[in-house]
Amino acid sequence: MGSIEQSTLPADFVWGFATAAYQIEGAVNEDGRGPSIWDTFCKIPGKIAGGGSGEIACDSYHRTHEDIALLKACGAKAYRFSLSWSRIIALGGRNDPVNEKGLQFYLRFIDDLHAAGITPMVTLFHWDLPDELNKRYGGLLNKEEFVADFANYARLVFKTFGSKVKHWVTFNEPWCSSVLGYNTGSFAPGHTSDRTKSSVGDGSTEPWIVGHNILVAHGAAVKIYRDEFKTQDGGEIGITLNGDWAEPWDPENPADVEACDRKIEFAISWFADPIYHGRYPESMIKQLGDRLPAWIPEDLALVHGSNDFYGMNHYCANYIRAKTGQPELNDIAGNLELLLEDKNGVSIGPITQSPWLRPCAVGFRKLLKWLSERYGYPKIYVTENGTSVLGENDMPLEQLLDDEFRVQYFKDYIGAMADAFTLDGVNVRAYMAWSLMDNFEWAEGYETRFGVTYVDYDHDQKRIPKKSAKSIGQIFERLIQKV
Ligand code: PNW
Repeated sequence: MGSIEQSTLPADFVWGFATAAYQIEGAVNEDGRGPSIWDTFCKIPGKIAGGGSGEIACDSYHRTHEDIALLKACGAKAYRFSLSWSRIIALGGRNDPVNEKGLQFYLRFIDDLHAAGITPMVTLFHWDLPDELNKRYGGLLNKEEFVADFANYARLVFKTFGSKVKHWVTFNEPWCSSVLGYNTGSFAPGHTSDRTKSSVGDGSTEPWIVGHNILVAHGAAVKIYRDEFKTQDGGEIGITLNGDWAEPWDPENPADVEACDRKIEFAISWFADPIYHGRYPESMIKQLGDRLPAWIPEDLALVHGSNDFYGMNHYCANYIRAKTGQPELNDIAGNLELLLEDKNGVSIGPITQSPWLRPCAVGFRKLLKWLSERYGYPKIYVTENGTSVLGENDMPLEQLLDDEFRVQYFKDYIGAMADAFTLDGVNVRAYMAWSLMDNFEWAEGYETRFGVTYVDYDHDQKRIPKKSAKSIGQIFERLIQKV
């Protein structure tokens, strides 16, 4: 085993912070922006903790200069943010009007980032589908329409920003759009088989259709980028997948050990196997049968080989216990339980404010290695990593700002990443911490904070850096090789 003391990161390693449009921008009705499915979802009572929405959020639409100042103060080299599709094309579709004001907003922002010496990394889709497309034809469920509209939006974006942006992420975490949006219903558009939660949805089929359609749309956008822009713009493009590490609940039980791989396959390989190997994982085919859409050759040709880099979002680890018996129809995990404690009642990591998140840094190193082995040591960009802090929202300000728990998280996780680079040959080249500032944490509203900067929602969205804001630069300063 290595340690943070002896491991390093390459001299050209890029680090910075990440955010997403709906979580920070606010200004949802301004300058011609149309509603997204999240604007609509937030209006349904009971869907968001505290009843919040992204209506104002961090007000970043009006505070881009403050955000850039924060990035500079942290010493960040890069900033990953997402574009609001419905700010650029209010209704979203390929025959709908383009909103020049939306394009101008992002153009100015990208120019300002460059002027501050910060490299933009731009996500095209971080869950905020134009609401009209959902109403018009069922949004992500409709392959023909969705792929054509996404391709049109992607081409417009590449054309407008391509000379200034060299790092593109097509989709953020398609697992979340598919499973949380169409199985549990906890995310927009809230489809689920559970009729106490929604009158629409079939959690046994829709997630697999949506995941498939996102892959095809990703592949279509990559083809457009490579055919029409890459030669002159010289940039790169990939998809960002989320997935946490898996440890067996009972390491003595081969079924639990086997279930760990299956868990990662259902979370990550669902998307990564088609991209790197041109097929769905065997474990998923076996469990889902023809509920997993079949690949037609034209679609697969778009998807197979479509990553210039692997975008990795990673937060924590789980213990995995195999279920016995037949999988339930609505099972999305691979017929297993995700647990926070092992057989002996030992927790995988400390408790945070997010029920699903318990830090376990060594799992990061292990997953980096697992992915590298399975996908042929691709170039990896960590596009999100970070933590909430238990009770942070209720702390007195002084205590909240002294977020030693988050500082330790970053030390441990970035150290584990350096170990993976130095000792395991993992080709990791960039890291974006989640998040630059507290923001709208989806169904968890504003009660859960992930920022290295405190945002005071009661006082004009005032930003105050926490202890962790400075710490990340110091950690990288120690680890990145000097030339
Ligand atoms: C990611 N889960 O979401 C997103 O990309 C961010 O927008 C988000 O704010 C961040 O992580 C922190 O949550 C996730 O339930 C949300 O397993 C939920 C899960 C995973 C990722």
